Amino acid sequence: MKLGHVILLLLCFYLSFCEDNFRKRGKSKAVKKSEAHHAPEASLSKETEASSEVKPTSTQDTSQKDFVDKKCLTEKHTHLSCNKVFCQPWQKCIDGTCLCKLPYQCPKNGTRVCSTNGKSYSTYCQQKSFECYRPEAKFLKSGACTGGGQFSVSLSNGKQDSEGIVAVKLADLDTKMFVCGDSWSITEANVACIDRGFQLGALDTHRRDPDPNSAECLHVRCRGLETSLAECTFTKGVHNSEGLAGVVCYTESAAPPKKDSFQCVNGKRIPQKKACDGVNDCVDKSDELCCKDCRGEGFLCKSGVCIPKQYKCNGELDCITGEDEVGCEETGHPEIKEAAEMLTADMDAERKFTKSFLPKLSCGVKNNMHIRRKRVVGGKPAKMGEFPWQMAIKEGDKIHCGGIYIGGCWILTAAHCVRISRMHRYQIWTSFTDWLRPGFQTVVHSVNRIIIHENYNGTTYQNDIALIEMKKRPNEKECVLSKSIPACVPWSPYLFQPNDKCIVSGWGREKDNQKVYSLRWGEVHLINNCSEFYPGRYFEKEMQCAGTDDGSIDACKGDSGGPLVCQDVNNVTYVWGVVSWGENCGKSEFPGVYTKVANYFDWISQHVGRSLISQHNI
Ligand code: 4AZ
Repeated sequence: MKLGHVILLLLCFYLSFCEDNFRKRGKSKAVKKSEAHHAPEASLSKETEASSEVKPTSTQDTSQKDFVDKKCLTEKHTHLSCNKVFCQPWQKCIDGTCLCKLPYQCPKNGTRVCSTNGKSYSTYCQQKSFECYRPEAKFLKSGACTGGGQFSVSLSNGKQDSEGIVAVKLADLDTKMFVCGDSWSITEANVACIDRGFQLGALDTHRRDPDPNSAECLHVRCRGLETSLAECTFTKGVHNSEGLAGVVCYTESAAPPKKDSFQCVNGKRIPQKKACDGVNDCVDKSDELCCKDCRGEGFLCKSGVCIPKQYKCNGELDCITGEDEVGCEETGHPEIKEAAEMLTADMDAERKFTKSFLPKLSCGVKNNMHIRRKRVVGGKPAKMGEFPWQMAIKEGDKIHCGGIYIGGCWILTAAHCVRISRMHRYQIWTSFTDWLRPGFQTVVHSVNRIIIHENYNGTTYQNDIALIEMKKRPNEKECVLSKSIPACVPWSPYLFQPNDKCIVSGWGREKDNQKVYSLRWGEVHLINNCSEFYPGRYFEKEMQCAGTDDGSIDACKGDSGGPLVCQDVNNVTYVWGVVSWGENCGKSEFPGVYTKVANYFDWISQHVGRSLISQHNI
């Protein structure tokens, strides 16, 4: 990692809220539920609160099932871990971490906003990108700066500075107003505390009986990763059935005891029962990123992330694996817009609007949907167009290896398939299945450049990955592969999981070493704990095993360098593996071993350019 990246990372981390991913609706419900255990409070007392909140939690939870994946916790994921979550539109994902974009990298569309530094920015994204570098320049209000009032949050009636009833002064209003308790949850409380300078957010929320003299209050709704309450949406409160919003901000002295509490990556401790409930209690989201299952109000993404149930089918992708937006009814989202009078702009809507202008990549989607005929070792013959990313590397008159088209002029293959000294002998054959009878669509390219992974080890087969750049034809600016479609390059090792079904394809040998002249494919599943099969030879981070229980379907000699592809919930195809090695072919005790492509996303993007393979937030 470059020094600049490290500095930016530290800067973002210090801020610990460059991002936002939480909308508050799910939140208020979840919190209400937990608060139902409490007796209504007339005054704010840190001591009583800490005891009523923490004790039942710890005793209750030790007997309960384990929601948290402990091994994953050691990876210390936060809201900036783009292997687990999407980055904000003002961030980009580099080496698994969301880093600040430069303001000019933001989409141009959007409305003007004013920052606390007195400057106006042409879009919210630009302001947030600027803030990402200069945390003191926070969002003030929507629209140009008018030299008007400031925004402030104050806490009153508390025993100390870190607690009290919440009052806000909006930039466009002259008076301070209380916040209503009925829209108040830990999500908003965290943001309010951050605004007051408590970087770890809130310990807890409180409601206080309405003061008879001040029945008016403001409703506020945050998503959870705002850096100021000014970014949340304020509406005029009409009903104030739940009292006023109060908060106890997190301080080390008020924290729950170490024992039986969940330790967030940022150092905050939260009650164990609040981990994996879909609610970002930690502020850095680390309580929701390593989950085996989610508690009541949470929805589990395949990547082990809990999101609020309300995010399912809300029209925005929250799970990196996409399953929160599948099987949703086409028309309308279950988002009930309240008729309440808006006092500030909806910056969450503006954030979503910005997202819709981010560049989108086209990969992994076949344009002609062939119906796969029912019916590699044990595989089935492929039909034309079924594997539009499959390439053949020919040396002399033999198909020597497979390859995978990933866009532009670039082919991914195995390092052990290619030698730079033989570059001029290779030919890349595209859009064909039967090499005895190549079709009229078949395009043959020669090789311009070969890049072999610098840490490829021909003895252990570690880093068995290489890139081939095809030569452009004279007078052509780009490689023309009319019938080929790139497979998507996976950017996170959490996109697919053990037991997911994937497809291997190639012109490799059949059982009994029979020669194969037409492309064949077979379905295999991803296998974990592969060290059991290959003790001392399997490197989990870099390799992926796949096979079938009886070993009947497998890659074999000649399939090397070819694709192991997996489809996500939206039927988008990713190249999850490159055929690399294995003991024999088609033996259940020796599954096929593939180079785990997700581990090489950054290596690939360094060579082919980020924009060619980045699907989200370039
Ligand atoms: C090979 O020799 C080879 N069964 C490729 C894959 C496997 C075995 C051998 C996996 O290229």
